Amino acid sequence: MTKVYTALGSNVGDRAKNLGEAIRLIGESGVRVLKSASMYETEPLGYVDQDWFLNSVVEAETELTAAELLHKLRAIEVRMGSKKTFVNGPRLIDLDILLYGDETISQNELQVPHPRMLQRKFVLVPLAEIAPDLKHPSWSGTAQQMLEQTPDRSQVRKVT
Ligand code: PH2
Ligand code: MG
Ligand code: MG
Repeated sequence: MTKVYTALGSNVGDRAKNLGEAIRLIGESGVRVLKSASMYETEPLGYVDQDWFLNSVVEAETELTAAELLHKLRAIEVRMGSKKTFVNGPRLIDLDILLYGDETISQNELQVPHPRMLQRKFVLVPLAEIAPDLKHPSWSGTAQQMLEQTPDRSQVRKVT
């Protein structure tokens, strides 16, 4: 069993319903969801001229390989009707692997830890909520400390 952390984001349609549906489908994909963070309303990063996102993070365990997990998450995005418009653009649902155990993976399709997660409060705030003491070999501290050290000053507001 490997402990995994996945980020969820939505800024199209009923955002809360989309996150809830994605968590339900993740739980039906050979993954056991252990914890889910609150939902946070977050200012868009990267491409600013779009609606605010709802973001959350789930902690789970799985026997799937990282590549299998990636494909399951992609299948959920497609099944829910999410269309990738352009890089950093609006999304009905975006599911990203943040961490896969202690592993470091750098392949074209899959980079773990997620390469931008330490620069994103919309990831670090929900992650530190459910796993403040979490560590990864490539980090200088815990999830809580990485949040305290992030240069990101964008707005992240808890909604549930
Ligand atoms: N996802 C992006 C780009 N920008 N901004 C926020 N606030 N939340 C996101 O989930 C997000 C983003 C690309 O995946
Ligand atoms: Mg993303
Ligand atoms: Mg993605």
